[in-house]
Amino acid sequence: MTLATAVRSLTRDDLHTLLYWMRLTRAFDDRVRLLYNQGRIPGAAFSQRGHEAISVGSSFALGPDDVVAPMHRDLGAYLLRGMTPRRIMAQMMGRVTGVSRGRDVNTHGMGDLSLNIIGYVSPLPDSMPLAVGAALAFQYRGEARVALTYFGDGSSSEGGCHESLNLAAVWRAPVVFICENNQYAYSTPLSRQLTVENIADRAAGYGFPGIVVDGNDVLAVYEATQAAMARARRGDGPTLIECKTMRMLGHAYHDDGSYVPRDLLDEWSRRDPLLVYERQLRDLGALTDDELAALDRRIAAQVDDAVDFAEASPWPAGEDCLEGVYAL
Ligand SMILES: Cc1ncc(C[n+]2csc(CCOP(=O)(O)OP(=O)(O)O)c2C)c(N)n1
Ligand SMILES: [Mg+2]
Repeated sequence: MTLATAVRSLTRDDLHTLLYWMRLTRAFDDRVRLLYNQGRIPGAAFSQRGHEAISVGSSFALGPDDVVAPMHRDLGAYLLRGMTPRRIMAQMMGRVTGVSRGRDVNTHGMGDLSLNIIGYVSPLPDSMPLAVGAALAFQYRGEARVALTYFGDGSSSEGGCHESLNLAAVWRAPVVFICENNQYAYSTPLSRQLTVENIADRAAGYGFPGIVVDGNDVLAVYEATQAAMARARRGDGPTLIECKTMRMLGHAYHDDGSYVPRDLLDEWSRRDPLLVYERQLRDLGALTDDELAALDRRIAAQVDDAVDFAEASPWPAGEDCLEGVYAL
């Protein structure tokens, strides 16, 4: 992809919309980290830093009726698809106004079918078979809808990943698989679990295209996803897009990630997805200092508002905790 190709299909408004979602994702995540360190987040919180271009660039390619099955580093997809900062912050803080009404305190299970967001499934990579199932339902009903889902490099070694890729291929399911290759699965580096260079190469074994993109380039991610969505909608079946990136902080905020070599992080920090995109926009003459400052002010106010809303919301009542629980 060249910058020019993606830019041709996007208006200036589109470019700024992408910028907004990426910077909101970063600001929201930075605030969650701060709140976690202050003891104001009762559960775990997964770092999103380094993943913003993937979750935002890919979900920006979705049509209104398409579904997304995010994983734990896809805050950008949740936000972009309409889950409000208030609701997500209340979820992180375990309040009744959160997505699970205080039954869980992080992204586990976080979804809303009215927004076409399938809840994140904790055992990895079980959002994949769900997305394939949704895609098969669309195909069966003759609906021109597509399912988009995500999995990590570590998750790519699990059986459910291979079963999902194979079944999607055999049934030509309208599904797009995004692999977020961030070099680590908790403390396990890639070299400990892969002998191939690209996870995308595995798609050939199932008989469909596998593409490698720079996961820190939001326009590259968007363009690849858009092409894969169009292919799925035409009835030509799945695509695997491997987005190469780096998990810039620990696995979650309880983990200092000190096992990750410092020079690797330094190298990737020069390719931070927000910096890359800001540079691209400035090179295009599509961003001024004033615009960026105004955008960041608006985002900071939104994040402040989300925290105020969450902290003003009540904790769930103990007697409600079994409501909607069907098996114990
Ligand atoms: C089946 C299963 N085993 C273990 C876990 C605990 N776990 C949560 S995230 C994670 C690391 C996953 O690594 P990867 O797929 O590379 O995604 P990343 O966290 O790096 O984005 C692990 C081991 C889990 N959720 N499910
Ligand atoms: Mg990983």
